[in-house]
Amino acid sequence: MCASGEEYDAVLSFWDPLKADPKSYGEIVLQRLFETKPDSQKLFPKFTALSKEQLQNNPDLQAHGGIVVCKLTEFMQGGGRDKKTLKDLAESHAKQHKIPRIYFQIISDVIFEVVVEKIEGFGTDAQTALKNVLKTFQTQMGEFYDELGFDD
Ligand code: CUP
Repeated sequence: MCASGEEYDAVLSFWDPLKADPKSYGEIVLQRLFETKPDSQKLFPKFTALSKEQLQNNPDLQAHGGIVVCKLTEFMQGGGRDKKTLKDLAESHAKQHKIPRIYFQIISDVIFEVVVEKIEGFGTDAQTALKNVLKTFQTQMGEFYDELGFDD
């Protein structure tokens, strides 16, 4: 199901901490992702060889994590209609990084888990809304992957 306008607003009403500090939350998401799905660490060459210790306070990891959170924020603020952001993101992740789309599902699950754990007030309605927003984000990324002819 596609997320509705109210669902973007419901999530955004709790989103200020992430907006204020995208790098820290993004860092937590990527660290959690690499911990739960170690093979995902190999997707980005600059993260492949890093030990768990080296993943702490890593500027590259914080920078990429910040991108993840900021892009998702932009997507919600645009009510899911801003195609340009998604298209650029799909292009870099398909052509440059070659990230199979299954990982978008995996990182979405991690984002959900981290947000619900770290952000105060995320009740069941906001949780459902966040799930739908992430699903829509992921689906639209998949559509651009299709357009680009990237099959993985
Ligand atoms: O932004 C970015 O960077 C992305 C995000 C997303 C997408 C889809 C869905 C959700 C989110 N990314 Cu990059 C992703 C990923 C990474 O980084 C890693 C691994 C996997 C995935």
